[in-house]
Amino acid sequence: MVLTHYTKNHGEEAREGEKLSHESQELLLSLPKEKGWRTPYLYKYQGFWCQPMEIQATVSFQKHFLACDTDVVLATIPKSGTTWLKALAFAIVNRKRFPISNNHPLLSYNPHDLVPFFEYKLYANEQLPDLSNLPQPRLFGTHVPFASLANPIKKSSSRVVYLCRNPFDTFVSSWHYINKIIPKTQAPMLIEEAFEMYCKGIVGFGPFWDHMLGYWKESIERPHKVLFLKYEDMKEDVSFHLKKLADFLGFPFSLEEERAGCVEKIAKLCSFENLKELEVNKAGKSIKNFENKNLFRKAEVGDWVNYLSPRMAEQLTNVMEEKLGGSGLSFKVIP
Ligand code: PAP
Repeated sequence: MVLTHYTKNHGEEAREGEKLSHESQELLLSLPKEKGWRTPYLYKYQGFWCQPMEIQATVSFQKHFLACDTDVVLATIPKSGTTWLKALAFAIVNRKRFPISNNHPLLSYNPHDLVPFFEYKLYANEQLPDLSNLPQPRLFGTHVPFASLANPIKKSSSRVVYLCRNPFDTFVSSWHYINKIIPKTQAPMLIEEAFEMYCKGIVGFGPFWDHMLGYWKESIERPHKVLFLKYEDMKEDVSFHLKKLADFLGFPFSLEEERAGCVEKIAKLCSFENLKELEVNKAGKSIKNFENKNLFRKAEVGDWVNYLSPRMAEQLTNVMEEKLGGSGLSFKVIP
């Protein structure tokens, strides 16, 4: 099996200020900043909060990426089910090349290695990748908001899939993740502190409401361009949404495939329970050299009730009402 070079090229994460080009450092000086969750600061670039290395990579992605009409971009705000969406899309579009079997790539590679992020992998650390020889359709991942995607993506016939998760569970998932990856020498981040920042929109690639609304509006105006999926709906009926995703990507399941149980086989392969137990996801490292095991925690709808007080729940409900009310976007927050 031939996988592309980026699967082996796990970039070391640079500390803030390190490995930043002179141009990026100049840019940072001009941007508003706030205390970060994990890094000293988050900077507001093109309306969203971001770490320095991510800004540098995003600028490069915006400048250099050339789209193909067959490209597929999988977009999320962190902790919304990115890993799951990448696994599903990879399995769907590659099912002729990689039928479901004991040596399927998803059994030995983390989904983030098979569907690389623009900002964490391809354009990280001033790399300029040659993506012209990747098999089509090329699959990419991103946390960048719709408005800040490289223009060729917006102008071409390439497709974008956005997976959205309710902010309650997304927040709790983000808070757990941060405390798993911050250096042992650093004090854990208190949930109250993280929560206040989240409600003010200060979170990686946030404010979450702008991130969601950007893709939501585009999916309404150009439904052939952007498919908007919800994590909670997918948990409720994965087969239905898997077929919807396959249709949107231009890889619909034939009747024979459906009869042969192909949809269910892909759903099972990509399930939390299956991926979590794989050796590569227990011991490997993918994005920025972070441990894969931290990408698999509980995968439940409504786990937030175990962490947020009634006061916090009310506060977040109010923020959502204020920022998302009237948009038509709503969430299931309890299973
Ligand atoms: P990322 O943004 O860093 O890539 P992402 O995959 O979006 O992370 O989010 C991780 C969440 O998705 C975790 O949620 P939790 O903290 O509430 O448990 C993780 O458990 C969940 N997750 C990972 N893989 C799957 C999967 N195959 N199906 C459903 N949920 C999953």
